[in-house]
Amino acid sequence: MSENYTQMWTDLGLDLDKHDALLAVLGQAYQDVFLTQKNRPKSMEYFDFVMSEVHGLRIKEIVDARAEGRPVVGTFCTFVPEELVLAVNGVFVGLCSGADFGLESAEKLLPRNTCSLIKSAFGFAIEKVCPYIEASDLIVGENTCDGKKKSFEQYKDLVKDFYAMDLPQTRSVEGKALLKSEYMRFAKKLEEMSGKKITANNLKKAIAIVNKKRAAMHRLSKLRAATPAVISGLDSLLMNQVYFYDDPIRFTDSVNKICDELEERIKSDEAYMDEKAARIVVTGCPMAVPNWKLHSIIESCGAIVVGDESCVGDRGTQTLTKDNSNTLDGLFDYIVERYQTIDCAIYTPNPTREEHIKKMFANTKADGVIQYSLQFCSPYQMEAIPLENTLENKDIPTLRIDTDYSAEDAEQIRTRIEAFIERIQD
Ligand code: BJ8
Repeated sequence: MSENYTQMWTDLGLDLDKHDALLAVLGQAYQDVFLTQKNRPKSMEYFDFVMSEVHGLRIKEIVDARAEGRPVVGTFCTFVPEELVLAVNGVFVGLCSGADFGLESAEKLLPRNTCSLIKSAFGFAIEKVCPYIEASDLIVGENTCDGKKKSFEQYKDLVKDFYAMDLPQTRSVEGKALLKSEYMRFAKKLEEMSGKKITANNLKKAIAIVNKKRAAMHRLSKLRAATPAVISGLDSLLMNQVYFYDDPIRFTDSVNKICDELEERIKSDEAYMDEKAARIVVTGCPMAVPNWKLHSIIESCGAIVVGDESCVGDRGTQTLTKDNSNTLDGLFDYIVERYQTIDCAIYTPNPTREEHIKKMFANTKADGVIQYSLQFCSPYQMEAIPLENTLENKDIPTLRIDTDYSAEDAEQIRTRIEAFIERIQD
């Protein structure tokens, strides 16, 4: 990190010793997983810089934004509309944690059979090591899976200001009405916090910013389909992860710059990887920083991840929000329409997810699909078996991996992935 941020971290109330320990592990993991890759696009330097300053410069920007009176809103789910936060000139940050930290403390409040994502969110909050949590004025938790919904009843006591958002479980008319009323209630909360009214005008501007960000990710997704591949799955995952906490305009520019470079690579036949590498679409639970485990194993086996059907991936970014209405109510309807297309497994039934995976498989010219479920995640584990049966019936080779954040099962996963690659390359 280029500057000394100790005073800022102290002011935020971080536990400096534990935070140092976390940064040391994070820095080493980044070095081992990302910086050892060969032939990366040069413009990935921006993301290397972002990661080197992930608890430094970006937090300073957020702290400065707060000092200017801009509300900082931390979230755990892609159902929380970034557009509404930007409309009140707020800062939107994703808080899902992707590492085992403070597991013991988390397990004092949660049953052991809770998914790693929830345990990690608790561990980070209890141990006071996440500056994003501490810099948030409001933390939004949502009623999605049972694990999140029930654990938030305790999580709310670990943070400054917690807000619970109710979400529908079906795409019915009633579900749509619930989503709209919850988004309107959230808008009111944001207005109270910021002292700013949400108008058709500022909401349209916010929609445009988020649409551009998503469009840049669509561009990236298309370029990942190139044969031979021009960018690693790991670097693409990293961009999908940084999506949740970088400044949205700067992030969009940086992704577009990488896409320009990838287009040049395609023109000049500069491959990232050999044409024969097995091409994999990963689908399932979201992977927050620094959860690079599965991609790193897949790519170290000589295959490449060409698509991510996940909330930290195409599921989270797949649809743009329409903005051709001049009324606030009309824009809210468009926002609801857009967010209802998220193929989260908490929806029942959830047939569009399967359609989306098949489309991604075809578009990316993939050879196989790996389903990634965190242990004890009922929604994704429940969808996994029928999904595997349907995909296999359509001649789409599929592998199911159930895991957690620990490294204990890494070798076992590697063996299964190697066997899967052999199968799909036969
Ligand atoms: S829209 S996927 S971000 S809810 S892994 S905590 S589901 S038990 S994260 Fe999600 Fe929103 Fe859906 Fe996306 Fe529960 Fe499963 Fe744990 Fe999970």
